Amino acid sequence: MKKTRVVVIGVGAVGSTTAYTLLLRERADELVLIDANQAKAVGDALDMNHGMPFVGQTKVWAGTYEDCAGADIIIITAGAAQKPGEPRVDLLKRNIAIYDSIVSEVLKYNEDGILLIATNPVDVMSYFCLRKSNWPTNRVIGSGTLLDSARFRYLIGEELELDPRSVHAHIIGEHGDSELPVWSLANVAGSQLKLDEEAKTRIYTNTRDAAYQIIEAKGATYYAIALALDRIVTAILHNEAAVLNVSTLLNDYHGVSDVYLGVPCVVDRQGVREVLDIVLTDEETALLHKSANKLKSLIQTIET
Ligand code: 6V0
Repeated sequence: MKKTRVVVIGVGAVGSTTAYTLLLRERADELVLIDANQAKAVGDALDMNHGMPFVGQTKVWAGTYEDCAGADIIIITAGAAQKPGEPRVDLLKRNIAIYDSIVSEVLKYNEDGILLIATNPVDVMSYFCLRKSNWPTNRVIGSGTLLDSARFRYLIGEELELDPRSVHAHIIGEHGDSELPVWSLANVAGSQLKLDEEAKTRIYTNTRDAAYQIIEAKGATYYAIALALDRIVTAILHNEAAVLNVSTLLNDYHGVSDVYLGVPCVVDRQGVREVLDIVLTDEETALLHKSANKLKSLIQTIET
């Protein structure tokens, strides 16, 4: 049997927590860590290997781009830190330059894996990877609004005193300020949520602003995104056909095209097998268009 290999490029807070999550849950046979700061990747691999007597058989090492050969999934979480006072657009341009070199390296050694993108702004970075790699859309996936939907379900669960796994609710659009809640479809066992407008506004605001709150408290967010990335990896490697709100290229989705946004997708061994066409209200459709337009203007800044 061919060994499953996952490569994590960029082992900062998000990348190393993701690798550790994959290790604890024994998701892959081989886990390769790559970072521009090679010492960090070497240190993480050593640290994780020392825990091997307590977990399974995953082989972990600090690798090079040559190790992307034969990888099933290449997760990219590499990114530049925002400089004090630096405009977001400048940070985006620096991240695009980083991705330009990373994706070029990956492409030298791998042509049939799946790229899983987490670096922000994740929808723009994913779009860039699609264009740069020229891979089919199904094999270039952004983490999208999977994390936001998890936060949303958690907060609804807290409010209704229910297990968040029993709450079906979606955040779609940009992973960021223009994301939107699909209240019209939110349900528990098919029944509408018993939430008043004040609770809905509070839950959505806390979902949207969750990252700001965590970053203010401790500088970065990484545990929940690591679990979200683990969820996507598992859906792929186990050929689950799970419905996950990942970021994918839209093609006339409620009138939105040529932009990556988080929407419910069927994820299996091929990556994004299918985009689910959910029913939206006119108001939700208008918000989706607003989110798409924001992303499109961001894409323009990197194309000019
Ligand atoms: P971090 O801790 O600064 O880690 C970034 C890592 O990237 C560092 O270890 C760098 O050395 C490495 N790196 C930089 N340039 C390169 C390069 N050219 N090649 C290889 N490695 C490189 O950041 P953190 O891990 O906190 O965040 C990483 C990215 O994830 C950021 O863009 C965050 O905004 C983003 N997040 C995305 C989320 C999502 O839902 N998609 C959630 C949380 C964070």
